[in-house]
Amino acid sequence: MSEPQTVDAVVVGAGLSGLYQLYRLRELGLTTRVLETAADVGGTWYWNRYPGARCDVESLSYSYSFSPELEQEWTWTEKYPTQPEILKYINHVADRFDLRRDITFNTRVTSAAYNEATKRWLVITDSGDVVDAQFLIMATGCLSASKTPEIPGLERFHGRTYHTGHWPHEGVDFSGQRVGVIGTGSSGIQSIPIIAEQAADLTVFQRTPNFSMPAGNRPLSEDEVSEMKANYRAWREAQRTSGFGVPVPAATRSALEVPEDERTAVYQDGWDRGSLVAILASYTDTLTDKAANDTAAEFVRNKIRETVKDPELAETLSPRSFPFGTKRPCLDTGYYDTFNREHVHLVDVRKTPLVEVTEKGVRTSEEEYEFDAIVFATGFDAMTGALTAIDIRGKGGLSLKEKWGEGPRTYLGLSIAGFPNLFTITGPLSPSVLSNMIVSIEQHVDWVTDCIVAMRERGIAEIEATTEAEDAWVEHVAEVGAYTLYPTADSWYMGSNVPGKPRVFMAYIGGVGAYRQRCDQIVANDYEGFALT
Ligand code: FAD
Ligand code: N01
Repeated sequence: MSEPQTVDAVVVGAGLSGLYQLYRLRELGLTTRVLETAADVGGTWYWNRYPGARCDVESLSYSYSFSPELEQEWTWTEKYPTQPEILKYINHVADRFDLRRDITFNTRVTSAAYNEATKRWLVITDSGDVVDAQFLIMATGCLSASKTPEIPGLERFHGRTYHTGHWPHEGVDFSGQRVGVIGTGSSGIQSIPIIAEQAADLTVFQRTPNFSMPAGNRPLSEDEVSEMKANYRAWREAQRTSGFGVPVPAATRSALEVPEDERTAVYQDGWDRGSLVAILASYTDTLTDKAANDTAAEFVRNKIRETVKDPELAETLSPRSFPFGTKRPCLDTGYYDTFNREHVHLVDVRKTPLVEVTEKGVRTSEEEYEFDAIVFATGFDAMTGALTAIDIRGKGGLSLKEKWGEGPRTYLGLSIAGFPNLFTITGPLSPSVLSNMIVSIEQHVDWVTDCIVAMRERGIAEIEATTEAEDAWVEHVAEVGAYTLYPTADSWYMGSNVPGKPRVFMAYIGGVGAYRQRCDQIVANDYEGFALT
């Protein structure tokens, strides 16, 4: 082990969160070291290079708001930016603000331990680096610990395997190949139409069909870009006070109190605009009342029936086991239509379960499918996976993984009792994945930065969430969640995609605007719920 490097703060992760956190801490004059597993910046947008990867929040909203100069000089080209364009933007940010010099790449943090005597963290990496810091800021991402399915025999397959979350940098050409794709979440739904364009034969293994709607992606016009650039400040303010981090008019009526033709016209308008939020937020009760939700769900199922020519196939592709929106809905480009192609096949693994991977391909309970390549679009150990992968020890040697054995416990998704001076950016039990994430990232980073400033000004060495405040927050998040339909779904929000993971709704659905107010109020009440020493 090398001699410890001493800094004011360690930030783990160099995605959108870690980069902005570094920028803010450096502005304050704090020495900061960012540690990142990847070879470069970008996080999600560094790793997820699968064909068709793009954002489903509009580019003009999915961008940093902290620098008006940056907003003016950067010009997005498409409504929904592609992964390469977002990665280019993040690289531009890293260069423009000269961020790379404080980042150590190709370095995974393996453990971190809090020293109660010095009130500082000792952070250790797989390269043997040791860093001693007052603050440990986890910017490790909600969707960064990729998950391969627990099917026996993976190592036996003679062809190539890929995970959408670890896509080769040089790209993959599937031309002429027999390809199997496992998974029909957002990554599968975005990549399947493009893989189908190339592959000689494509078989999709579906466990749960998902709700998807056409993105209607298109180039942005010069007028649209200049209008947004002229109105950015007002738009950003509206984002911050909105429900999902994307401003939409507030719903005033129940879906059940409007005539069916009017309701269908409203859904059709959202559909035509390729706006998930427009449909989710059309009515007050879409996410809280099953009957209201069914109207939106049935609207999408009708679209699937209209698009997919074989009625039986359309039925298999139609989600019925969870309410619309309670698993992350998707935006696609030609997804359902892809199943009209002769060389594209769908296997319902609820009916014929995956049994094993063989030398030649995949065996279900019915038959063996032979492939040249298998793509795992099987998602992530979301929200907690990247954090519990690190051996984090707080006061008294308390292990974070053990503390979270029955589900994550945090105060505001920002702070954890027993783990002083540690902050989680978009941590579990904050709005995070239920929002345009960049809005939530900036809010958390700003809150943490302001907290550090306040501590320095007041000569405070340690901040820790109290157990009482944490318990109350955990209860509040569960209560608000229980008011909605979210906990009824087997989703990654609930940990259901990872065998053995406790069933807990891991995000806060109280709304980005309301959550921000709560965080600000806690500061105004002299860091209510925190012990400052
Ligand atoms: P990440 O981008 O995940 O970065 C975390 C970084 O931490 C990674 O680079 C990782 O390598 C590093 N790291 C983790 N553990 C360690 C460790 N132990 N040691 C060192 N480094 C570590 N959000 C939206 O709002 N809208 C979208 O349309 C959208 N689309 C998405 C599409 C995909 C394919 C995925 C996977 C996610 C999408 N998201 C979207 C969510 C997206 O993750 C966030 O918007 C955002 O990019 C998260 O940034 P972050 O910096 O918090 O985390
Ligand atoms: O992962 P997922 P993802 N056997 O977990 C299936 C963001 N994102 O990478 O639903 C068989 O959604 C699993 O089946 P089931 C976004 O927040 C955004 O697609 O668990 N199947 C599911 O179909 C998103 O929600 C974009 O029954 C197995 C699929 O694999 C999040 O990232 C694009 C299986 C995994 O879907 C994750 O998306 C991409 C098994 N053992 C990602 N294990 C945008 O467009 C898993 N599956 C914005």
